[in-house]
Amino acid sequence: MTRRSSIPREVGLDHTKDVLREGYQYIPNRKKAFQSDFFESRILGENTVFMSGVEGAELFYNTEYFKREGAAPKRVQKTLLGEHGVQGLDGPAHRHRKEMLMSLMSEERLQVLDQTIETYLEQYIEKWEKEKSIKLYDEAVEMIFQIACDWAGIPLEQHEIRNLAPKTADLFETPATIGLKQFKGRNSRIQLEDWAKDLIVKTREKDLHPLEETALHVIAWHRDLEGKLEDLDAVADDLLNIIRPMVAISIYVTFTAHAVVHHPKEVEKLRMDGDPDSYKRFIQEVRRFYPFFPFNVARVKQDFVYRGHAFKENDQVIFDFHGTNNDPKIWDNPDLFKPDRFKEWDGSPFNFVPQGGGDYLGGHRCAGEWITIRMMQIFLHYFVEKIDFEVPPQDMSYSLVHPPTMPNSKIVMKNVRWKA
Ligand code: HEM
Ligand code: MYR
Repeated sequence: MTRRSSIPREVGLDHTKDVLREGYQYIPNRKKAFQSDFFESRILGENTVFMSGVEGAELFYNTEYFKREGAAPKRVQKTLLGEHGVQGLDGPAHRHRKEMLMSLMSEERLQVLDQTIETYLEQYIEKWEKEKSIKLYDEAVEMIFQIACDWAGIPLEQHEIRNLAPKTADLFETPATIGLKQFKGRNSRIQLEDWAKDLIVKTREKDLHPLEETALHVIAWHRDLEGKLEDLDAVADDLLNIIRPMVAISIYVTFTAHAVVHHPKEVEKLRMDGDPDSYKRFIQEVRRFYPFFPFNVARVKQDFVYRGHAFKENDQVIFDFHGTNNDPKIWDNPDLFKPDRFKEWDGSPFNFVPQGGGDYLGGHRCAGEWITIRMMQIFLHYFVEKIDFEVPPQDMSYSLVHPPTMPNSKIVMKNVRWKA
């Protein structure tokens, strides 16, 4: 007896246009219409199963069923990810590379990073005090690029900061674009990969001497499962897999400032509360509430049946990060900004997924989640406790269409000064 699929199907020839038109809302809109966390549609000329919510996450992160090799669309590989990084690996090769990346995230190294962030923030605040107004996003990109390189053991010349910081931002600003913007993103990747390769070669040839515990040292000297020094293309992509997403935290910095401006009562609580965890809860709520990485793609590893649907080898599947973070079945009143909801959060790896879910080593969950949370917490602390600033009239709204999104004004701050 064959079971009928309980996965509804969107009728029509191809819905790529709807994905582009509805952006972050494409999956949540259909999830609501079909009253189902799973549905099938056709995009980019392929039948695709979309999944969302806890059950969707549990399935998507089951590595028995899905693989990442060749899963990401070419335009995403040629801008955001690169073609040889950890995101496209599976099985033992993935675990081996991921263990190396996670070894960079020890408590000692995170404390060094905290210090580095504070040092640069203080320098930038000194600079902002002398300026009439600043655009927070642009400042954050330039500052965090330097923080990331400093922490990773990468030496920088002044001219490289001006040249490479915006190119790094191109990598995450352009994956979902076409035409000239896509071209710019691809060019920036070519140049940054050359820069990363040069750093690795110089380290291997002992022309550069990064400290042993830094990302540049660890990545340059990493050996593959056969004991050979890793392929240069692969490690260049993984060095950029540290620098680029650290710079992408600039987007979360603007959303953190957005939340500070729009939720003064929650900010007052931070000031009054005296509970260090309240900062973390505020940041968790920023990561839940605001849209960032909309969804991700994988492919079926081998045929299987789930919910009566026959998944065939190489079929495309997409998991919905944003809709899961805003799922009313998981979150009470998801469209309210309520940091206290994290007092009751159960810590599940499948219900709160701003940077992916599941397991770090066994799966593809974001390697930089701890860095992201700590860096955001430090920026929040400075916005709330260390500086005063004004926000002149500006358009702080953000689109729910084009990923990655951020407040339109990029957050203009006027009259930034140290608190008395
Ligand atoms: C993977 C989001 C910051 C390094 C991912 C994934 C997402 C994500 C959605 C894919 C998860 C999956 O498919 O299951 C973000 C966001 C960030 C951020 C929104 C905020 C800016 C960082 C930082 C680092 C980092 C700071 C490193 C310092 C990585 C790496 C992977 C990854 C290496 C690939 C993991 C793998 O394939 O095993 N990130 N990330 N990310 N992230 Fe992040
Ligand atoms: C990072 O740099 O890894 C973290 C932030 C990247 C955000 C990029 C969001 C837009 C990408 C859309 C990709 C769709 C994937 C199939």
